[in-house]
Amino acid sequence: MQERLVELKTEALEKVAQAEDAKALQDVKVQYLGKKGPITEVLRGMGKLPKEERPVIGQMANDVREEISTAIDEKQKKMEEAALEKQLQEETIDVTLPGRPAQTGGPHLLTSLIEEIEDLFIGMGFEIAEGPEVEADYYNFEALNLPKGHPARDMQDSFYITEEILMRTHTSPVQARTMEQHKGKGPVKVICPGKVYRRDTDDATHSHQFTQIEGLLVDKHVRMSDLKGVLNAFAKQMFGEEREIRLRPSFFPFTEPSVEMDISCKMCGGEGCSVCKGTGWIEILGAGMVHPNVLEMAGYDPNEYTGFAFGMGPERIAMLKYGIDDIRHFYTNDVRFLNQFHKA
Ligand code: 2NL
Repeated sequence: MQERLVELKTEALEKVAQAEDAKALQDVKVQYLGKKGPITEVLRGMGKLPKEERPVIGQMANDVREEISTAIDEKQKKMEEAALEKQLQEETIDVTLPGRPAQTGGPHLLTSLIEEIEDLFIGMGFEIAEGPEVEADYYNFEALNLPKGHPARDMQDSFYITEEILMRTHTSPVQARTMEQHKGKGPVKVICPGKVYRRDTDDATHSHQFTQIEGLLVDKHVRMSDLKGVLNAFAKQMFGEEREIRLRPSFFPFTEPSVEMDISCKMCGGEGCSVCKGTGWIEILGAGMVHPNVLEMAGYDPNEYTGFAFGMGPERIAMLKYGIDDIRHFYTNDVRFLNQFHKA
């Protein structure tokens, strides 16, 4: 009996040592210490033993049971510790690894260009003025010498909200509002950038929404030579000192006289190429002397005050500057396009 117990102990401890996972260990426990296990059997059979042997065998059986049980518990503890250690190893964060670079955004090409233009005019003493994109018909058309019935006011050309309210078709209403606020006194010197809207079918050169920058200077004794001087300074800073400008007669309802400004072509140096379509000149903006009717409606006495105004399209300027062939690139937000223009 004693031999049998020693044998059982050796066998069980060996199996505990060999057990590779919790399941195997549990099996050993059931096999040797369970109700139907060999040790329970020994204890049950004690009745058949001589009386004096019973305590010795009983004690021994209990010791063996205790030893196996302890071995199982220790093995289990070791397994749990090993599992935890493994998990900790796997989940270790190497804080010395360099981080992944964050995806930082940047200003849109049009935003940068508009800010660049704003800065040039701020340098010449202009202020920035902004106004509503949903605008009264009065400020968008009427106050700009575009009376009811004028062809430019066709319902087909603008997004009307009601008969009297529409999405502004240019940023000129901001200037009309700014002049009005001055109540007929003192100089106005503003740059008005912003989004404008026209009813158009989008294609490579048309968009129903685009941007504009307009400028306005109203004061006593403002002359056309002032307009030319300011535009010349702008063109040289924006496109290069070597550029020449020229003014051609044009027409706008809100200016009289009206002009179109071209800059000399850098690609061919004036010889004529595909960029300037053989002319040596590239059209950049429209301008003119503020129409007396516009001054008068805004509260200025046109006999005392004169002014000049100009307007340009940042999309057109960016397309010329970077050789962009489709206006829709500005609005479809493809980062492969936009990232090309991020300054370092
Ligand atoms: C163009 C031409 C222009 C103006 C805009 C203006 C505004 C007031 C009074 C008079 Cl309040 N004029 N703006 C004047 C001439 C031309 O824009 O080709 N823009 C893209």
